[in-house]
Amino acid sequence: MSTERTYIMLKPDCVRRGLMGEVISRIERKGFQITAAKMMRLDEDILRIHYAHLVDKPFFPELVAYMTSGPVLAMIVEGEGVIDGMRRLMGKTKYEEAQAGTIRGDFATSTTENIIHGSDGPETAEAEIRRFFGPEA
Ligand code: IDP
Ligand code: MG
Repeated sequence: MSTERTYIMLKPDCVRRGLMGEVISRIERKGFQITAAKMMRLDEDILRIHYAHLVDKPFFPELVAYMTSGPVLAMIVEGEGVIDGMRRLMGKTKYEEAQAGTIRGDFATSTTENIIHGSDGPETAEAEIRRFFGPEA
């Protein structure tokens, strides 16, 4: 393992439900460092790029409606093995499979409304950091 960075985004349901502190506290307690953070609003154009692998799925319109329903908190998180480490803290994508004790297992209300995004590998992490924080990040 090595020190890495990943792109984490607290989604609109997390912000709306007042769960940002809870989720940030889990990230910090694990020993990861938040090195950049900003509140932002997403539009359909950026979501078509960010979720390019899902644009043809029947649930894509619902995903866009959800992700544009309010502000998100975009973050760069750094640490030893942080890409996989954050995926473990987050829990599985599918609502029924997200284990209790994980962020999604404890707080998601459906497969769509699942609180948090985290990059799934080193290349996507760097691409997503540039996408949301710009080429200098
Ligand atoms: P991930 O967020 O765990 O990486 P992805 O497959 O990349 O999962 O999907 C991106 C997001 O799209 C999910 O976090 C969730 O909000 C939504 N999503 C994924 N699969 C489904 C589905 O089958 N039904 C409804 N929403 C989904
Ligand atoms: Mg993904």
